Amino acid sequence: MLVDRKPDVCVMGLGYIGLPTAAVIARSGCRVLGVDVNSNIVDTINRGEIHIEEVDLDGLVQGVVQRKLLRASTMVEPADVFVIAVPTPFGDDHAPDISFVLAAATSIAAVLKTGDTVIVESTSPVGTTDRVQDLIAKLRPDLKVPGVTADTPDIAIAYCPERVLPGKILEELISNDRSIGGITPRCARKALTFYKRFVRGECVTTDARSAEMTKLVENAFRDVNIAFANELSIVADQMGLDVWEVIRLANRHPRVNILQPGPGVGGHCIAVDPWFIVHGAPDHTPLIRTAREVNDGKVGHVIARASALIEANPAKTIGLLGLAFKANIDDFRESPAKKVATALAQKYGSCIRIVEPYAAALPVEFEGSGAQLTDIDSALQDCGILIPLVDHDAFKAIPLAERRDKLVYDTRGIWPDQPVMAIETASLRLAS
Ligand code: SAJ
Repeated sequence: MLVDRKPDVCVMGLGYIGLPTAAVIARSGCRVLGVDVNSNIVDTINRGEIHIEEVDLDGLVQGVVQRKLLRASTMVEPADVFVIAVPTPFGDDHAPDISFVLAAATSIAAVLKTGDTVIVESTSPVGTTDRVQDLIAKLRPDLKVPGVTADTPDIAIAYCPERVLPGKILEELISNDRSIGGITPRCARKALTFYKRFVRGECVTTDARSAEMTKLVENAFRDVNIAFANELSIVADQMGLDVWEVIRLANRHPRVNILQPGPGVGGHCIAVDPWFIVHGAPDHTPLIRTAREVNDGKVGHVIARASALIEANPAKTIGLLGLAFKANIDDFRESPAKKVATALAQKYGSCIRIVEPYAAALPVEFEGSGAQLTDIDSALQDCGILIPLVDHDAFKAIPLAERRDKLVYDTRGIWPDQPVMAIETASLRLAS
């Protein structure tokens, strides 16, 4: 039984990335110990249950826990491979906070032995893996640490970011290519051997700093491209143009592929990671910084335009469709839809109906506002104004016949067949 045996792999942090990663490694036949500071999470997983929503994760965790391939603990134990998947938030000034990574490395250092591999997966500013190396060297002077010793090192240290899409995590953990950055080429090769056990995508080795930057660049690339779409949507509002029509037409060019505007950029990745690059090179990142500001600023534009529509039609009840940070998931973290809905609920209280098939109750932010959670059918019956904030499939499927006579401000472009709304000019004046 696993409980009596040393784990092969220890995964530090059992959140949105750590838990699926631990479960997928366990499914490959390794004995995995998942470590988390939260004892409720540990207890939940040891019962074979999960504390986050992700497609097919419940069955997978239940299976590997039952087969005693995965268990959880608040304490790290000796293992052969350590994977750090803890959060790296930022402070008020957007400075990255790597204290959780360093705390995980500190507890790992206490149990490290010759032959072990330590891999950082947490999204991290460039230089973080070097900090982990320095920390382990300081805490374990008995070990020959790569990058520090001139001899053959006793352990390996590498950085390997995940790049999985929420909602498709289990599939993408296996199928996506991985960039594996070693403190030395030997470290990268050791980490590569580990990932080959469960990754079918190509695993490409590099140095740790390049791998750290690669992860940040991927999300900054997407942020900059979404910012272009969001800026276009604001310009289009001012000019009285339909941005969706313009983008559809422009994307017919063989080398143009504009992304979709929305109420802003949410989640814990794209809205955060670009700041790590800006913080690392503040004098050389006007584009990345501005993209962040444009995407954050889109929330205010949507609130202003929605308010103009609502105030021009005071007798109508308003249906806000969606709170999640993107389509077809129940994740409301850093959600622009939730920010817009909260602001409108505070302003227009009991006139607001919120439809979110992924919520059993309204989040605390709405307490005392008077806004009510309702279902799609009731909203279609009661609301004269509809404002889609999330492109859930359930909203896209509402046929024109059921919304033809509504006033619509479609922040996600989900209803291209909706007749142009009469209020357009009033809201546009406010936007300009
Ligand atoms: N969004 C738009 N317009 C678009 C595309 C997205 O407004 O055309 C918005 C979404 O609605 C959402 C936000 O951007 O609010 C982010 O959504 P997303 O689907 O683009 O990305 P995430 O945050 O779910 O996952 C990203 C992915 N990174 C890239 O696509 C480069 C994922 O592969 C990463 O693993 C993940 O960040 C992460 O963990 O870093």
